[in-house]
Amino acid sequence: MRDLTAVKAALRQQQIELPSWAFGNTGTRFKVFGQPGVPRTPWEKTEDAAQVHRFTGVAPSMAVHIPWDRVDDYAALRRHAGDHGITIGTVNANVFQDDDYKLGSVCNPDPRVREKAVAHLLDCVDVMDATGSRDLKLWFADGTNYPGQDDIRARQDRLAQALATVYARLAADQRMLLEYKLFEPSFYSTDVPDWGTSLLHCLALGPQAEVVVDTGHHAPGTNIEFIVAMLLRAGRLGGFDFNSRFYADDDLMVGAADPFQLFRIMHEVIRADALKAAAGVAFMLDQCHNIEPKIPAQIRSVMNVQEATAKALLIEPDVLATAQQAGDVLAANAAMMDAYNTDVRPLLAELREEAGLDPDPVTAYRGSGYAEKIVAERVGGTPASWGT
Ligand code: LRH
Ligand code: MN
Repeated sequence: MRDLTAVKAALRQQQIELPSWAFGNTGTRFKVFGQPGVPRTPWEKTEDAAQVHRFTGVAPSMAVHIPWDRVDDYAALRRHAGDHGITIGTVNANVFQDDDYKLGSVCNPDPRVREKAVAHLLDCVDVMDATGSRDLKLWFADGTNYPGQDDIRARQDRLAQALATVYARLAADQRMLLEYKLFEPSFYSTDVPDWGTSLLHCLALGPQAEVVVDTGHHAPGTNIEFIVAMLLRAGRLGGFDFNSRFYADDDLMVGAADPFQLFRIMHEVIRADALKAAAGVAFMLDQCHNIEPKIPAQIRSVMNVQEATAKALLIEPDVLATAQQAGDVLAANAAMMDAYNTDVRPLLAELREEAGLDPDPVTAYRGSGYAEKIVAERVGGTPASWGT
């Protein structure tokens, strides 16, 4: 049996960043459902994110999305987060919601539109300077819907040029994280569709450019843990967007659709000694709680990542390596499955109690009265959502 002291020590170091947009109203093209008590401002989103950290102890930062989280004074937002025990983390740029970006943003054939998009990306670096954020996260909806609509190679040249302009603006301690996605909203070609394309651009830019893997951004059947292992081996896994899906980019709670996949991914992270924050992988949730209450869903999601991580930490490396070396397929697989089939909830409950936290964070949150408080207080104003 693995030394549980070491397992607990590794779990205590785990940090999972929360997405501000998960606290706002979200949905699909069919409907965005409103919920009572939803935050109206980035200030209130920060307060809700702080609740998740209060009850889990491992969610000390909130990612922001610009302009969804635009404020007049980002330094004040940083202080506000600090007053609530968390920090402002990754800054996500948004060049996918303006009419000008119909044919793309940084890959658009129109240089005026590309200039506008690059200006926004540079503004986001200014935000990072004010919030003290290390990472600029770039996801581009850019692509085409019909063969011949645009020149695939020319679009890559435009992308490379835009990224180089922004890369040159980064401070020495700042990074650019390039997220790929197979399709949607483009349905023929996407300009950054896979890890290879993202990695090629990152390698061309320099050491401060790394790849973001998002669970929901792959073709069905993709071995995501293989991609994670390869990017960690190359030292270019900059971030991981946790969520889960049954079909496409469903953005469901991480571990809800495929907890075994999450376990296999965390095994590769641990295998590469990349769980600790010092390893530089920005682990974050990237989810939308279209029908479920948002704060408890974020708490549950953090717990799902902890459970998958704890199970992966229980894999006995020597037993596994010996079986692998010996070509003992069944013993090697059993070493993984024994860990996966271990109930780690008592271990995590103990870990929380040792940290002075309630062993059951969801129940503790439900009993805290916070949900009732925000429903009572947040009357009037415009609930946050993807639009604003
Ligand atoms: C794109 C994405 C990206 C975010 C957005 C909210 O699908 O995963 O990480 O900008 O969701
Ligand atoms: Mn994402």
